[in-house]
Amino acid sequence: MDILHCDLDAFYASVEQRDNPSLQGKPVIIGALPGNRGVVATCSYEARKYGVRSAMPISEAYRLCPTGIFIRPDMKKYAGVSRQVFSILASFTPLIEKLSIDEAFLDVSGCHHLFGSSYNIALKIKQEVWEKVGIKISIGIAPNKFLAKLASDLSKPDGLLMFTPDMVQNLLPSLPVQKIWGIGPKTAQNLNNIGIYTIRDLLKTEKTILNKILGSSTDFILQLARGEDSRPVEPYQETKSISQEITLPADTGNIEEISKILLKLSIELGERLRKEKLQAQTITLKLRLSDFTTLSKSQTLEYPVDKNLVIFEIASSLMKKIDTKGKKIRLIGIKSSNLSSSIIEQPSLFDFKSDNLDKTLDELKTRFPAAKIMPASLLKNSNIN
Ligand code: DCP
Ligand code: MG
Repeated sequence: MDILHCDLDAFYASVEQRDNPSLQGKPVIIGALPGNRGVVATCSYEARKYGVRSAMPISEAYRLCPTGIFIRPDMKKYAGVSRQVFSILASFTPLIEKLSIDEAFLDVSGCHHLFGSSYNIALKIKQEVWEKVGIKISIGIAPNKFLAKLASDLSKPDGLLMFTPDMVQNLLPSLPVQKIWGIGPKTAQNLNNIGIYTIRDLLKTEKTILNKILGSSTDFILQLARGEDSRPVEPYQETKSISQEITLPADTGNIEEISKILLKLSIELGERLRKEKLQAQTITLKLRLSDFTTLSKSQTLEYPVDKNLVIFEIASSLMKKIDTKGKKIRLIGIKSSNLSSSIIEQPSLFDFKSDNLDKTLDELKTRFPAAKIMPASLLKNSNIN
Protein backbone atom coordinates (compact mmCIF):
# COMPACT_ATOMS: atom_id res chain seq x y z
CA MET A 1 0.00 0.00 0.00
CA ASP A 2 2.65 2.47 -0.98
CA ILE A 3 1.15 4.80 -3.55
CA LEU A 4 -1.04 7.76 -2.64
CA HIS A 5 -3.22 9.63 -5.11
CA CYS A 6 -4.05 13.09 -3.77
CA ASP A 7 -6.69 15.29 -5.42
CA LEU A 8 -8.20 18.52 -4.09
CA ASP A 9 -11.99 18.63 -3.83
CA ALA A 10 -13.85 20.94 -6.23
CA PHE A 11 -10.58 22.83 -6.39
CA TYR A 12 -11.35 26.28 -7.87
CA ALA A 13 -14.76 26.39 -6.18
CA SER A 14 -13.28 25.42 -2.79
CA VAL A 15 -10.78 28.27 -3.00
CA GLU A 16 -13.59 30.76 -3.72
CA GLN A 17 -15.67 29.36 -0.85
CA ARG A 18 -12.68 29.58 1.46
CA ASP A 19 -12.11 33.24 0.58
CA ASN A 20 -15.74 34.29 0.78
CA PRO A 21 -17.61 32.60 3.64
CA SER A 22 -20.96 33.74 2.23
CA LEU A 23 -20.40 31.21 -0.58
CA GLN A 24 -20.02 28.26 1.79
CA GLY A 25 -22.76 25.65 1.50
CA LYS A 26 -23.95 27.26 -1.76
CA PRO A 27 -23.89 26.06 -5.37
CA VAL A 28 -20.82 27.85 -6.74
CA ILE A 29 -20.02 27.47 -10.44
CA ILE A 30 -16.61 28.53 -11.75
CA GLY A 31 -16.21 29.20 -15.46
CA ALA A 32 -17.84 31.41 -18.03
CA LEU A 33 -20.68 33.70 -16.91
CA PRO A 34 -24.26 32.94 -18.01
CA GLY A 35 -25.14 34.66 -21.25
CA ASN A 36 -21.64 34.09 -22.60
CA ARG A 37 -20.10 31.29 -24.59
CA GLY A 38 -17.93 28.95 -22.57
CA VAL A 39 -17.99 26.08 -20.16
CA VAL A 40 -17.94 25.14 -16.50
CA ALA A 41 -14.39 24.68 -15.18
CA THR A 42 -15.68 23.18 -11.96
CA CYS A 43 -18.41 23.62 -9.39
CA SER A 44 -18.95 23.06 -5.67
CA TYR A 45 -20.46 19.77 -4.51
CA GLU A 46 -23.65 21.72 -3.70
CA ALA A 47 -23.93 22.57 -7.44
CA ARG A 48 -23.22 18.97 -8.44
CA LYS A 49 -26.53 17.99 -6.79
CA TYR A 50 -28.23 19.89 -9.60
CA GLY A 51 -26.31 17.89 -12.21
CA VAL A 52 -23.77 20.60 -13.03
CA ARG A 53 -20.41 19.16 -14.19
CA SER A 54 -16.99 20.28 -15.45
CA ALA A 55 -16.80 20.99 -19.20
CA MET A 56 -20.59 21.47 -19.48
CA PRO A 57 -21.69 24.53 -21.52
CA ILE A 58 -22.44 27.38 -19.13
CA SER A 59 -25.93 27.78 -20.64
CA GLU A 60 -26.79 24.22 -19.59
CA ALA A 61 -25.37 24.80 -16.10
CA TYR A 62 -27.57 27.89 -15.76
CA ARG A 63 -30.62 25.94 -16.89
CA LEU A 64 -29.93 23.19 -14.33
CA CYS A 65 -29.01 25.55 -11.51
CA PRO A 66 -30.35 29.11 -11.99
CA THR A 67 -29.74 29.89 -8.31
CA GLY A 68 -26.05 29.07 -8.70
CA ILE A 69 -23.42 31.69 -8.00
CA PHE A 70 -21.35 32.02 -11.17
CA ILE A 71 -17.74 33.18 -10.82
CA ARG A 72 -14.93 33.71 -13.36
CA PRO A 73 -11.79 31.70 -12.55
CA ASP A 74 -8.83 33.49 -10.95
CA MET A 75 -5.98 31.36 -12.29
CA LYS A 76 -3.22 33.30 -10.53
CA LYS A 77 -4.84 32.65 -7.18
CA TYR A 78 -5.37 28.92 -7.88
CA ALA A 79 -1.78 28.53 -9.12
CA GLY A 80 -0.57 30.00 -5.80
CA VAL A 81 -2.79 27.68 -3.74
CA SER A 82 -1.60 24.73 -5.83
CA ARG A 83 2.04 25.62 -5.12
CA GLN A 84 1.29 25.72 -1.39
CA VAL A 85 -0.34 22.28 -1.51
CA PHE A 86 2.50 20.80 -3.56
CA SER A 87 5.06 22.10 -1.09
CA ILE A 88 3.20 20.28 1.69
CA LEU A 89 3.24 17.08 -0.40
CA ALA A 90 6.96 17.57 -1.05
CA SER A 91 7.65 17.66 2.69
CA PHE A 92 6.64 13.97 2.83
CA THR A 93 8.44 12.59 -0.23
CA PRO A 94 10.41 13.81 -3.26
CA LEU A 95 8.73 11.07 -5.34
CA ILE A 96 5.81 13.17 -6.57
CA GLU A 97 4.27 12.88 -10.02
CA LYS A 98 2.17 15.94 -10.74
CA LEU A 99 -0.83 15.08 -12.90
CA SER A 100 -2.52 18.45 -12.93
CA ILE A 101 -2.87 21.65 -10.95
CA ASP A 102 -4.65 19.80 -8.10
CA GLU A 103 -3.63 16.18 -8.44
CA ALA A 104 -0.53 14.06 -7.81
CA PHE A 105 0.77 10.58 -7.13
CA LEU A 106 3.16 10.08 -4.21
CA ASP A 107 5.34 7.04 -3.76
CA VAL A 108 5.64 6.78 0.01
CA SER A 109 7.47 3.41 0.15
CA GLY A 110 10.59 5.03 1.63
CA CYS A 111 8.86 7.29 4.15
CA HIS A 112 7.46 4.91 6.73
CA HIS A 113 10.35 5.24 9.19
CA LEU A 114 9.80 9.02 9.23
CA PHE A 115 6.03 9.36 9.12
CA GLY A 116 4.49 5.96 9.95
CA SER A 117 2.13 3.89 7.83
CA SER A 118 0.72 4.99 4.45
CA TYR A 119 -2.60 5.60 6.21
CA ASN A 120 -0.90 7.85 8.77
CA ILE A 121 0.90 9.78 6.05
CA ALA A 122 -2.41 10.33 4.24
CA LEU A 123 -4.05 11.52 7.46
CA LYS A 124 -1.19 13.94 8.13
CA ILE A 125 -1.37 15.34 4.59
CA LYS A 126 -5.13 15.86 4.87
CA GLN A 127 -4.75 17.61 8.20
CA GLU A 128 -1.90 19.84 7.07
CA VAL A 129 -3.62 20.88 3.81
CA TRP A 130 -6.75 21.74 5.77
CA GLU A 131 -4.94 23.66 8.51
CA LYS A 132 -2.42 25.53 6.36
CA VAL A 133 -4.34 26.01 3.10
CA GLY A 134 -7.96 25.78 4.21
CA ILE A 135 -9.30 23.38 1.58
CA LYS A 136 -10.08 19.67 1.56
CA ILE A 137 -8.02 17.03 -0.21
CA SER A 138 -9.10 13.44 -0.94
CA ILE A 139 -6.52 10.67 -0.84
CA GLY A 140 -6.55 7.14 -2.19
CA ILE A 141 -4.02 4.56 -0.96
CA ALA A 142 -3.16 1.43 -2.95
CA PRO A 143 -0.32 -0.78 -4.13
CA ASN A 144 -0.44 0.83 -7.59
CA LYS A 145 -1.37 4.02 -9.45
CA PHE A 146 -4.60 2.84 -11.01
CA LEU A 147 -6.10 1.61 -7.75
CA ALA A 148 -4.86 4.67 -5.83
CA LYS A 149 -6.61 7.00 -8.28
CA LEU A 150 -9.73 4.89 -8.20
CA ALA A 151 -9.68 4.97 -4.39
CA SER A 152 -9.46 8.76 -4.16
CA ASP A 153 -12.21 9.08 -6.76
CA LEU A 154 -14.50 6.73 -4.81
CA SER A 155 -13.74 8.48 -1.52
CA LYS A 156 -14.58 12.07 -2.55
CA PRO A 157 -15.30 14.56 -1.05
CA ASP A 158 -12.98 14.89 1.97
CA GLY A 159 -12.13 11.22 1.49
CA LEU A 160 -9.47 8.80 2.62
CA LEU A 161 -9.73 5.29 1.25
CA MET A 162 -7.36 2.35 1.17
CA PHE A 163 -7.96 -0.03 -1.73
CA THR A 164 -7.53 -3.45 -0.08
CA PRO A 165 -7.04 -6.86 -1.76
CA ASP A 166 -10.57 -7.67 -0.68
CA MET A 167 -11.83 -4.69 -2.69
CA VAL A 168 -9.86 -5.86 -5.73
CA GLN A 169 -11.73 -9.19 -5.44
CA ASN A 170 -15.21 -7.94 -4.66
CA LEU A 171 -15.62 -4.24 -5.46
CA LEU A 172 -13.49 -3.69 -8.58
CA PRO A 173 -15.37 -6.16 -10.84
CA SER A 174 -18.71 -4.53 -10.01
CA LEU A 175 -17.63 -1.03 -11.10
CA PRO A 176 -18.62 0.41 -14.48
CA VAL A 177 -16.01 0.15 -17.26
CA GLN A 178 -15.55 3.93 -17.37
CA LYS A 179 -13.72 3.70 -14.05
CA ILE A 180 -10.80 2.18 -15.92
CA TRP A 181 -8.02 4.56 -16.84
CA GLY A 182 -8.13 5.24 -20.56
CA ILE A 183 -11.77 4.30 -21.07
CA GLY A 184 -13.46 7.59 -21.87
CA PRO A 185 -17.18 8.15 -22.51
CA LYS A 186 -16.92 7.17 -26.19
CA THR A 187 -15.13 3.86 -25.62
CA ALA A 188 -17.49 3.12 -22.72
CA GLN A 189 -20.45 3.65 -25.05
CA ASN A 190 -18.93 1.27 -27.63
CA LEU A 191 -18.48 -1.36 -24.92
CA ASN A 192 -22.02 -0.81 -23.58
CA ASN A 193 -23.33 -1.30 -27.12
CA ILE A 194 -22.11 -4.90 -27.08
CA GLY A 195 -23.38 -5.55 -23.55
CA ILE A 196 -20.24 -4.78 -21.55
CA TYR A 197 -21.15 -2.52 -18.64
CA THR A 198 -19.01 -3.59 -15.69
CA ILE A 199 -15.38 -4.54 -15.26
CA ARG A 200 -16.62 -8.09 -14.61
CA ASP A 201 -18.33 -8.08 -18.03
CA LEU A 202 -15.07 -6.90 -19.59
CA LEU A 203 -13.03 -9.68 -17.97
CA LYS A 204 -15.50 -12.29 -19.22
CA THR A 205 -15.35 -11.11 -22.84
CA GLU A 206 -13.11 -12.76 -25.42
CA LYS A 207 -9.98 -10.84 -26.26
CA THR A 208 -10.65 -10.91 -30.01
CA ILE A 209 -13.90 -9.05 -29.43
CA LEU A 210 -12.29 -6.51 -27.08
CA ASN A 211 -9.49 -5.99 -29.60
CA LYS A 212 -11.98 -4.55 -32.06
CA ILE A 213 -12.92 -1.79 -29.61
CA LEU A 214 -9.80 -1.30 -27.51
CA GLY A 215 -7.16 -1.99 -30.19
CA SER A 216 -3.58 -1.89 -28.99
CA SER A 217 -4.68 -0.91 -25.46
CA THR A 218 -6.51 -4.21 -24.89
CA ASP A 219 -3.81 -5.93 -22.83
CA PHE A 220 -3.12 -2.88 -20.69
CA ILE A 221 -6.82 -2.34 -20.00
CA LEU A 222 -7.26 -6.00 -19.06
CA GLN A 223 -4.38 -5.69 -16.60
CA LEU A 224 -6.05 -2.69 -14.99
CA ALA A 225 -9.35 -4.58 -14.93
CA ARG A 226 -7.61 -7.23 -12.81
CA GLY A 227 -6.28 -4.47 -10.53
CA GLU A 228 -2.71 -4.78 -11.83
CA ASP A 229 -0.60 -1.78 -12.81
CA SER A 230 3.20 -1.80 -12.83
CA ARG A 231 3.83 1.81 -13.82
CA PRO A 232 6.14 3.58 -11.37
CA VAL A 233 5.54 7.07 -9.94
CA GLU A 234 7.64 9.31 -12.17
CA PRO A 235 8.63 12.69 -10.78
CA TYR A 236 9.02 15.42 -13.39
CA GLN A 237 11.15 17.97 -11.58
CA GLU A 238 13.82 17.90 -14.28
CA THR A 239 11.77 19.52 -17.03
CA LYS A 240 10.72 22.98 -15.90
CA SER A 241 9.88 24.33 -19.33
CA ILE A 242 10.04 23.51 -23.04
CA SER A 243 10.61 26.25 -25.60
CA GLN A 244 10.79 26.61 -29.35
CA GLU A 245 12.27 29.70 -30.90
CA ILE A 246 13.51 30.93 -34.21
CA THR A 247 15.72 33.80 -35.30
CA LEU A 248 14.32 35.04 -38.57
CA PRO A 249 16.54 35.16 -41.65
CA ALA A 250 15.28 38.72 -42.17
CA ASP A 251 13.61 40.98 -39.59
CA THR A 252 9.92 41.44 -40.28
CA GLY A 253 6.86 43.40 -39.22
CA ASN A 254 4.51 41.50 -41.50
CA ILE A 255 1.62 40.16 -39.42
CA GLU A 256 0.78 37.34 -41.79
CA GLU A 257 4.34 36.10 -41.84
CA ILE A 258 4.58 36.32 -38.04
CA SER A 259 1.36 34.36 -37.73
CA LYS A 260 2.76 31.57 -39.90
CA ILE A 261 5.88 31.43 -37.76
CA LEU A 262 3.75 31.22 -34.63
CA LEU A 263 1.87 28.30 -36.20
CA LYS A 264 5.10 26.50 -37.06
CA LEU A 265 6.52 27.04 -33.54
CA SER A 266 3.22 25.92 -31.96
CA ILE A 267 3.27 22.70 -33.96
CA GLU A 268 6.87 21.99 -32.97
CA LEU A 269 6.18 22.78 -29.32
CA GLY A 270 3.00 20.63 -29.29
CA GLU A 271 4.96 17.73 -30.75
CA ARG A 272 7.68 18.01 -28.12
CA LEU A 273 5.18 18.19 -25.27
CA ARG A 274 3.27 15.14 -26.48
CA LYS A 275 6.50 13.20 -27.03
CA GLU A 276 7.49 13.91 -23.42
CA LYS A 277 3.94 13.11 -22.26
CA LEU A 278 3.67 16.57 -20.75
CA GLN A 279 1.06 19.30 -20.74
CA ALA A 280 1.68 22.98 -20.03
CA GLN A 281 -0.45 25.33 -18.03
CA THR A 282 1.52 28.49 -18.82
CA ILE A 283 2.40 29.73 -22.31
CA THR A 284 4.83 32.62 -22.81
CA LEU A 285 5.47 34.47 -26.05
CA LYS A 286 8.89 36.06 -26.43
CA LEU A 287 9.79 38.60 -29.11
CA ARG A 288 13.16 40.14 -29.78
CA LEU A 289 13.04 43.31 -31.85
CA SER A 290 15.58 44.56 -34.40
CA ASP A 291 17.09 46.80 -31.72
CA PHE A 292 17.53 43.71 -29.49
CA THR A 293 14.96 44.73 -26.88
CA THR A 294 13.14 41.63 -25.68
CA LEU A 295 9.43 41.65 -24.88
CA SER A 296 7.38 38.84 -23.44
CA LYS A 297 3.88 38.11 -22.30
CA SER A 298 2.53 35.03 -20.48
CA GLN A 299 -0.81 33.44 -19.90
CA THR A 300 -1.60 30.89 -17.21
CA LEU A 301 -4.49 28.77 -18.40
CA GLU A 302 -7.46 27.23 -16.73
CA TYR A 303 -6.31 23.79 -17.80
CA PRO A 304 -3.06 22.22 -19.05
CA VAL A 305 -2.66 21.97 -22.83
CA ASP A 306 -0.58 20.10 -25.42
CA LYS A 307 -2.52 20.60 -28.66
CA ASN A 308 -0.89 22.42 -31.59
CA LEU A 309 -3.87 24.60 -32.39
CA VAL A 310 -4.60 25.48 -28.78
CA ILE A 311 -0.98 26.61 -28.30
CA PHE A 312 -1.23 28.59 -31.55
CA GLU A 313 -4.46 30.24 -30.41
CA ILE A 314 -2.88 31.31 -27.12
CA ALA A 315 0.36 32.49 -28.72
CA SER A 316 -1.65 34.52 -31.25
CA SER A 317 -3.71 36.19 -28.54
CA LEU A 318 -0.51 37.05 -26.62
CA MET A 319 0.92 38.48 -29.85
CA LYS A 320 -2.02 40.89 -30.04
CA LYS A 321 -1.27 42.09 -26.51
CA ILE A 322 2.33 43.07 -27.29
CA ASP A 323 2.71 46.47 -28.88
CA THR A 324 5.07 46.07 -31.84
CA LYS A 325 3.64 48.85 -34.00
CA GLY A 326 6.22 50.18 -36.43
CA LYS A 327 8.88 47.80 -35.16
CA LYS A 328 10.52 44.80 -36.78
CA ILE A 329 10.97 41.45 -35.09
CA ARG A 330 14.17 39.39 -35.31
CA LEU A 331 13.36 36.47 -32.98
CA ILE A 332 10.14 34.75 -31.94
CA GLY A 333 9.87 32.13 -29.21
CA ILE A 334 7.10 30.25 -27.44
CA LYS A 335 7.77 28.79 -24.01
CA SER A 336 5.58 26.27 -22.22
CA SER A 337 5.97 25.94 -18.47
CA ASN A 338 4.06 24.87 -15.36
CA LEU A 339 4.31 21.35 -16.80
CA SER A 340 2.47 18.27 -15.65
CA SER A 341 2.16 14.69 -16.82
CA SER A 342 -0.39 14.03 -19.55
CA ILE A 343 -0.79 10.32 -18.92
CA ILE A 344 -4.32 10.93 -17.78
CA GLU A 345 -6.54 12.00 -20.64
CA GLN A 346 -7.78 15.45 -19.58
CA PRO A 347 -11.03 16.78 -20.97
CA SER A 348 -10.23 19.90 -22.93
CA LEU A 349 -11.72 23.27 -22.20
CA PHE A 350 -11.10 24.25 -25.76
CA ASP A 351 -13.50 23.38 -28.46
CA PHE A 352 -10.95 22.03 -30.92
CA LYS A 353 -11.37 18.77 -32.75
CA SER A 354 -7.62 18.50 -33.19
CA ASP A 355 -6.85 15.59 -30.83
CA ASN A 356 -6.84 12.97 -33.54
CA LEU A 357 -5.20 15.28 -36.04
CA ASP A 358 -2.22 15.86 -33.74
CA LYS A 359 -1.95 12.14 -33.02
CA THR A 360 -2.03 11.21 -36.69
CA LEU A 361 0.59 13.85 -37.55
CA ASP A 362 2.85 12.63 -34.72
CA GLU A 363 2.59 9.06 -35.98
CA LEU A 364 3.23 10.01 -39.60
CA LYS A 365 6.31 11.99 -38.63
CA THR A 366 7.67 9.07 -36.60
CA ARG A 367 7.17 6.70 -39.51
CA PHE A 368 8.41 9.05 -42.23
CA PRO A 369 10.97 11.31 -40.56
CA ALA A 370 12.16 12.74 -43.88
CA ALA A 371 8.70 13.79 -45.05
CA LYS A 372 7.62 17.39 -44.63
CA ILE A 373 4.19 17.35 -43.08
CA MET A 374 2.69 20.71 -42.21
CA PRO A 375 -0.41 22.82 -42.64
CA ALA A 376 -0.90 24.08 -46.19
CA SER A 377 -0.53 27.66 -44.99
CA LEU A 378 3.11 26.99 -44.14
CA LEU A 379 4.08 25.36 -47.43
CA LYS A 380 5.05 28.48 -49.37
CA ASN A 381 6.78 30.42 -46.64
CA SER A 382 10.40 30.79 -47.58
CA ASN A 383 11.29 32.60 -44.36
CA ILE A 384 10.60 29.70 -42.05
CA ASN A 385 11.35 26.39 -43.72
N1 DCP B 1 -10.87 21.90 -14.53
C1 DCP B 1 -11.24 22.63 -15.64
N2 DCP B 1 -11.93 22.02 -16.67
C2 DCP B 1 -12.27 20.71 -16.60
C3 DCP B 1 -11.90 19.95 -15.48
C4 DCP B 1 -11.19 20.58 -14.44
O1 DCP B 1 -10.94 23.82 -15.71
N3 DCP B 1 -12.93 20.15 -17.60
C5 DCP B 1 -10.14 22.59 -13.45
C6 DCP B 1 -11.09 23.06 -12.38
C7 DCP B 1 -10.91 22.10 -11.27
C8 DCP B 1 -9.47 21.67 -11.42
O2 DCP B 1 -9.21 21.74 -12.81
O3 DCP B 1 -11.18 22.70 -10.00
C9 DCP B 1 -9.20 20.27 -10.91
O4 DCP B 1 -9.92 19.31 -11.66
P1 DCP B 1 -10.59 18.05 -11.00
O5 DCP B 1 -10.96 17.13 -12.10
O6 DCP B 1 -9.73 17.52 -9.90
O7 DCP B 1 -11.96 18.62 -10.41
P2 DCP B 1 -12.25 19.33 -9.02
O8 DCP B 1 -11.04 19.42 -8.16
O9 DCP B 1 -12.92 20.63 -9.29
O10 DCP B 1 -13.34 18.38 -8.36
P3 DCP B 1 -13.11 16.93 -7.70
O11 DCP B 1 -13.54 17.09 -6.28
O12 DCP B 1 -14.01 16.03 -8.47
O13 DCP B 1 -11.66 16.60 -7.84
MG1 MG C 1 -9.84 17.79 -7.84
